[in-house]
Amino acid sequence: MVVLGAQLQNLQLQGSHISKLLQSDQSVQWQDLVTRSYKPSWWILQVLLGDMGTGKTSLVLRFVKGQFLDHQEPTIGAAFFTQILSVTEATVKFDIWDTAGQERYHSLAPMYYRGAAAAVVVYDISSMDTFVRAKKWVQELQRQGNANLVMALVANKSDLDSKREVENEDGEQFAQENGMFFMETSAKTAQNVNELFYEIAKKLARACPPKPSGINLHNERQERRGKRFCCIG
Ligand SMILES: Nc1nc2c(ncn2[C@@H]2O[C@H](COP(=O)(O)OP(=O)(O)O)[C@@H](O)[C@H]2O)c(=O)[nH]1
Ligand SMILES: [Mg+2]
Repeated sequence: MVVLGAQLQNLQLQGSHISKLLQSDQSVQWQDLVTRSYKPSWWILQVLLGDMGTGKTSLVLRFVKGQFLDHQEPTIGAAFFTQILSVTEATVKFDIWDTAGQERYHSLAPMYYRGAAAAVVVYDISSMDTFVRAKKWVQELQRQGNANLVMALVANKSDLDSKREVENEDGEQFAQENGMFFMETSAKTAQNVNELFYEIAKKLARACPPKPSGINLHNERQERRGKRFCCIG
């Protein structure tokens, strides 16, 4: 797996991260990353939901910029991020809505998840309250989300194991019972963060393999209008 920045700026920010990945994937050369045209084959609209403070913004920033802030500013309303991920032969463009999580913004949430192909519900392993809240989000998505929504349950802050209030098995069981996939992550240490997005891309890509010939990304907006997941290739 190789993570690519959507823009050169992102590539630069991720430089050290990409080179780390390259050490484990010798078949990909730096030259390829810089000069090869990575035209996305798929486009995925994704939303992150969960209580305030669970690490939603930190997870996206880790994925998009390879960075982590100990004092991340709370999100106001929602924030939007993009990233391109290379999955074996194809590339996937993620458009990500990172929602705020505070109760006062709850009424806005459907605006983001109704259009989404994938939803990531995040809780913090050191807070049982956030797990309870995550379950409520899942129930809401089941009632009001898209029928084919790919859902992931994410137990973040796995680095805080000494303060753990939610056992891994409890998260895993709830996810299984609700047809979601489950991952324990740490935005702080980067554990499983890229793997989470990779898994979502794989799941959606399986539902829609790319066609052999490509169309220009400039047509992407027209192509994807009204869709939440789109095969661009
Ligand atoms: N120890 C630890 N702290 C984290 C992790 N992810 C986020 N945080 C911290 O938790 C706080 C809230 O994170 P933030 O991303 O703003 O949460 P959000 O409200 O869900 O977007 C910040 O101080 C982050 O630095 C993690 O994986 N481990
Ligand atoms: Mg946030």
